[in-house]
Amino acid sequence: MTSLSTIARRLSVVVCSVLLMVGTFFLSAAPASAASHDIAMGGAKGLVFEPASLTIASGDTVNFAVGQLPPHNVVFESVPGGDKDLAAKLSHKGLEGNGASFSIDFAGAPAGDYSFFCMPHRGAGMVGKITVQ
Ligand SMILES: [Cu+2]
Repeated sequence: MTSLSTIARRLSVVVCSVLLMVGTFFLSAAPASAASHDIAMGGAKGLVFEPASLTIASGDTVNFAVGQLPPHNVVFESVPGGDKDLAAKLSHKGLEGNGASFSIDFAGAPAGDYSFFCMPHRGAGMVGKITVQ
């Protein structure tokens, strides 16, 4: 016959295991502070990004949605430290039409200014800047 103390010992092992699993889950969960922001590509004023400048935190996401006068894209030309690989990684060079949207993830992005433009409409002044704090 199993004694009460054996049952208590087995129960404590189970409780500890559950606590460990729950604790691991919370440690691995993404930080709750990551925010998402919206930029329209082509707004009420025509060939512009709205807003044309935006301040975010590292780890935030920026959602770009096609607005007026497509097609549009987002090409980063100047990023902190002149990191060409980072600029290429963040860029969305594919031209997007009506109803399209995409997100750019600034996870691990160093602080500083990120300037970008829309390739077809750069000459019309369709440029923007994201500042990572
Ligand atoms: Cu454009």
